[in-house]
Amino acid sequence: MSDTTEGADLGVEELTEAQARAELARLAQVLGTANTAYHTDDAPEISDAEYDALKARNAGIEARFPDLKRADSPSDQVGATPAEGFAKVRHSIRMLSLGNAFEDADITEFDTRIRRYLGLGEDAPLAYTSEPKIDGLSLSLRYEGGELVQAATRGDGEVGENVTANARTIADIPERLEDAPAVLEVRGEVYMSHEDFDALNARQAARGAKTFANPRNGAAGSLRQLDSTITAARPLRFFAYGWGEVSAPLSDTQMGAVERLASLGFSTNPLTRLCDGPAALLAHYAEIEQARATLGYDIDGVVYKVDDLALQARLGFRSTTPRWAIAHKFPAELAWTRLEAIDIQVGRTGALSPVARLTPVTVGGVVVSNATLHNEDYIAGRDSKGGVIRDGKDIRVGDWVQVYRAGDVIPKVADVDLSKRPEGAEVYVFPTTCPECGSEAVREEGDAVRRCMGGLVCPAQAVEKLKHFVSRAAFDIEGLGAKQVEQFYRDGWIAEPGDIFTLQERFGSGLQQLKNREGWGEKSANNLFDAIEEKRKIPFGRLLFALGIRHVGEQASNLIARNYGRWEEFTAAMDGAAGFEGPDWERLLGIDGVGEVLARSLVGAFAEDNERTSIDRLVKHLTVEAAAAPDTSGSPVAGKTVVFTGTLEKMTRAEAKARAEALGAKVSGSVSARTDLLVAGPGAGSKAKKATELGIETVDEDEWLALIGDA
Ligand code: 9MJ
Repeated sequence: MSDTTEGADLGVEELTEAQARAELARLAQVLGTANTAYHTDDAPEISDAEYDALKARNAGIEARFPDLKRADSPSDQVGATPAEGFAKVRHSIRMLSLGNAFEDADITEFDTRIRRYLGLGEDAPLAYTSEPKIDGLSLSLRYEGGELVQAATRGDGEVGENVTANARTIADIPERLEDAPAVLEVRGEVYMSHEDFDALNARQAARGAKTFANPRNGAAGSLRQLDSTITAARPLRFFAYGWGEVSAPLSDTQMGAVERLASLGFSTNPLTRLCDGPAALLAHYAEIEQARATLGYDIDGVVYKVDDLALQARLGFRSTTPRWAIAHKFPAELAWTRLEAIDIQVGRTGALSPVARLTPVTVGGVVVSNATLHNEDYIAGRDSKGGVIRDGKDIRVGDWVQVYRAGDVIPKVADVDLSKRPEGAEVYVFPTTCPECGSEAVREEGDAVRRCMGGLVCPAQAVEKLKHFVSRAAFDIEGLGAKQVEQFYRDGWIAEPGDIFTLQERFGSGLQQLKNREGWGEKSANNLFDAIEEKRKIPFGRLLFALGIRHVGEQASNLIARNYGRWEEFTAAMDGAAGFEGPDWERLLGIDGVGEVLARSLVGAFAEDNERTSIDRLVKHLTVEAAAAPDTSGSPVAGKTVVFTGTLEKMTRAEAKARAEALGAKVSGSVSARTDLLVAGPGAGSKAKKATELGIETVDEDEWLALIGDA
């Protein structure tokens, strides 16, 4: 059995690269739908905890497989596009969301990451603010000359909805500020107290009107009323916790700025504290968690922010989340249920994944009937290094098992209650042959996963490869989704990607075969052929990603495409690199972001006869568009290849690299004839020497900062 949710039942750590890719595609789709339901329609279809878990899973997979990150990654999207009906407002400074953490260890890591980025030692003082995370909806209030001139929802982070008239009806939002900067955007959360929520729902029910599922939906539904007199009748509140554009700084610390907002007349959360490190943050988290039930409004975690605003500015952002803040979410729930069966799913790279079929049980408000069992060691009570887990208790069909959902949306089987084990329950024997094709399933040394060796002979693998090929970040052919691919494969119409582009030629005249199939009419068949025609022209990066080569994710594909520009140049270089040596091989390895594992997999795939023949057969039907470098016109280093060496004193290597790339430079780890600029700090050695020999311009850190306008 295999389906589009390949890997969906596995934990992030268990995913193979192929499963991760499929999972990211699935998550982009599910989160996109959930986003629209939540932000645009105020009618969530999944619980907040589940949404968070999905997002966390997506981020977890991206962290493990940075190369697989999608162009339409949900991590890069804040909220959803604004609903029709309100005027749109472009935020002068983007409204951000927060990265999530679930475990204590994530918080220590957060601190470590920040220290590393800033080049701060372990003992250097680094203060954070800690405050409850209000479960409402964010709002940006713009004051000019002290007057409230505009209120806007977050929307997609860049464009929100103009809800000024409604915001003016909220008692916590001042119309006028004394002694405020000439321009001041105050950001915070609109929410509804439990008491007001209950009263509102009682009123709504009495009138036979729609009631709200929770206070957050009540707040969102009330704020986003086109008729502001309705909003005025709804008891909304507002906590201020941040700011956007300001003509003069509010303070030089986060805490100071929040205090300034309070002195200007805003409500700020009374549980906001200054903490001197992770231990203090966790202690404050425990305090807030204790107080949670008595606050009278919903919170879904605790937010930590670097207190020093100069450091916040240096830390900056990763796509849509600040590096200087994190939301520590409250955990999800646990439940016990019966394990009815263990099924094996076969993924695109042949990985055999065990899935628990459970007697349905509610966990954190969501009914769960499947959960991951990770791999064969996990079922046996061992970790992948042979260590004991769960005190060595194995898991058997019929067992009473504990299921939980935390950072991962995919429920996991965590524990087993031996006292409830039915008599005669048998030790689970993991299959050593593929349940799909009967080929041998081999577990290689050091691999936690057993894989079917059938390759394209295995229908599960072939179909999964095709599904990946037509998926959203790949060829994205309208009308040709996972279901259709399965059908076409079963009917022998397509066996490999190239076959998609000969479908019409083979069936076009006598459309009958397709038309007569269930679910297909003349119109849908023609639409499909049109959609396929449209995709004959495809960008280089998308094509490479669509091939589904192990370790070659979307980001890596685009990176490689930008580096080689044209498909022909790239394939020639792959031929040149076939022996894993020589200039073409060196060039590939020299791309910052291309490691040896990826490079070997890529070159290996192009050198493998069957695979290459299949790729060439496909490309014959396509026009591959050359890849262009990103538009960073005006940047003095756009398109330049820069190498950093020696000690940087004003920033860490990570910060230097992030800034250079943001300005359109390519950062390479080694000096070659292609290097345009070497930035050498004290202690620069062989790279500086090589640069001199090659006549490459070399600058020091200050000159570099002057060059990029940041001295
Ligand atoms: C909430 N929701 O309470 C932030 N938030 O900071 C708090 N949200 C935030 N801070 C930067 N307390 C982006 C979002």
